[in-house]
Amino acid sequence: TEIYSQILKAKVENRKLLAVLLDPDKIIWDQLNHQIDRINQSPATHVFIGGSLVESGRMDELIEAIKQKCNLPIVLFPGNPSQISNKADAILFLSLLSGRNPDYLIGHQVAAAPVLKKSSLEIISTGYLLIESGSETAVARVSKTRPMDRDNLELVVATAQAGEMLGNKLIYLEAGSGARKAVPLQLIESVSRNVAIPLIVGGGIMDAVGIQIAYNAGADLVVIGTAFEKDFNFFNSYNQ
Ligand code: 1GP
Repeated sequence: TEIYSQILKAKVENRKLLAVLLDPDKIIWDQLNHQIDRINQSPATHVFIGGSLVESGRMDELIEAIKQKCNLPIVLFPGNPSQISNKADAILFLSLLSGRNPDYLIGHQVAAAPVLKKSSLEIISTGYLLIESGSETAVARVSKTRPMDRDNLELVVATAQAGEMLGNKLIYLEAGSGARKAVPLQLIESVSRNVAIPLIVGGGIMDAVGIQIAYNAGADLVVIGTAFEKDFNFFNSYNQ
C-alpha cells in the first residue's frame, strides 16, 4: 500500500505529482539511458509504463533498465493483461467506466486477477474515464468504446462518483495519448470537487502551462507521455 499511501499523503499536503508515461513500443532502445537521465533530472515523481497496444514483450527489460538508474516508483498502466510485469512496483487496476464494453469493465480484470494475486505488485483500483478530445484516440479504438461528451459535466461527475462508491482508489480522466484537446479544466474542477479520492489527468498535455492548468483545476497527478517522448528536454523549462 506504499505507493497509494504516498499519493494520498501528497494530496493531503497539496503536493502535486507528475508521471512520465513510457510505452515499451515507442522506446528507442539505444537512447534509453539518456532518456532515463532526463527523467532523473525532471520533476517527475512516478514512471508509468504501458500503452493501449503494447506488442513488444519488452516490459520486463524496460523496467529493469529503468530500475538500474532511477529510483522513482514504477507503476504499470496496462492496456490489457499481457502488460503485467512483476518487475514493477504497482499497477493501476483499471476499469474503463466511461464505456460499455464488458471486456474493459470487468473481463480483462477477471483474466488478470489470478496473475496479480501471485505477484507482489501493489494493486491500485482505478476508475478510468475516457473523455472526448477532438479526434479518435487509441484507447477508443482498441477498447471499442465511445469517449464521454466533454461538455456533459453531470454525467462525467456521476461516473466518477460511481467509481468511488464501487471502491476505486483513484479516478483517471483520460483524453487519450496524443489527444488534440486535453481534458477541459471545468471537467477537472467538477470531478475534483465531487470525489474525495485522488484525481489523475492525462492526454494531450503538451506544455508546462497545460500541466499547471490541470493542477490548478484540481488534478493531483498529471501524466505526460507524448510531449516527453518527442522531446527528452521537455522538462528543462519546467519549474513547479
Ligand atoms: C495517455 O494520459 C496519457 O494515456 C498521456 O497522454 O501521450 O498525450 O501525454 P499523452
